[in-house]
Amino acid sequence: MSGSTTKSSAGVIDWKNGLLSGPNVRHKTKTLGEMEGIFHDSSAFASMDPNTVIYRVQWIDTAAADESGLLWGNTTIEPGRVGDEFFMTYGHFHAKSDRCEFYATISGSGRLVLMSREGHSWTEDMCAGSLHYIHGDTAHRVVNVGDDPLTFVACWPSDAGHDYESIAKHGFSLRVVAGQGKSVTKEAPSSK
Ligand code: S6P
Ligand code: ZN
Repeated sequence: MSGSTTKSSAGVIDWKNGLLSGPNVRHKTKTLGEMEGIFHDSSAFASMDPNTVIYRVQWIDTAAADESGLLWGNTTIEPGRVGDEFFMTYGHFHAKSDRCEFYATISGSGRLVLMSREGHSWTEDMCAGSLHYIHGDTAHRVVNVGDDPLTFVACWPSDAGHDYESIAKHGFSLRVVAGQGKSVTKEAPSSK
């Protein structure tokens, strides 16, 4: 922030790529091996290097996991596929079911997959500038359908928590796969 006389209390964001810097920035990298059972083509999964990076996450740890706190983060999903299924985030419900979230796309091309508790799924297109409001009790996953990395930023309540178990157990009822030269969505089997 050269030329600035004010100091940012939370950190600094580079709007070109959403990346954060500052003392409270935390990181998470998700590899293919950590996503066993998530992609539907298990033989394609087994043939790939488990150390392949699928996505990277950064967030600001505000140490305010109370009802009034907020978290801010970014995610970058690499381009690629497991069989015909595009690289994507694991996906989750929030542990506190009424907690909502904003996603905003910085760059790339994707689908935001949303699913109600009753198992009804739908998608929203993600492209630079698209803003997405994720309602409470709605599972969310992002799929990179492009040839470049997909980056989005997110803001959510610090006490939301993550329920990954429901996804590990039941998956999403919709998958985004490569069709004839484009991405298509298709219904997934009822269990995973
Ligand atoms: C947190 C928010 C994102 C995701 C991130 C990775 O509520 O939705 O920061 O954590 O995109 O996805 P996942 O499904 O591995 O948490
Ligand atoms: Zn979330």
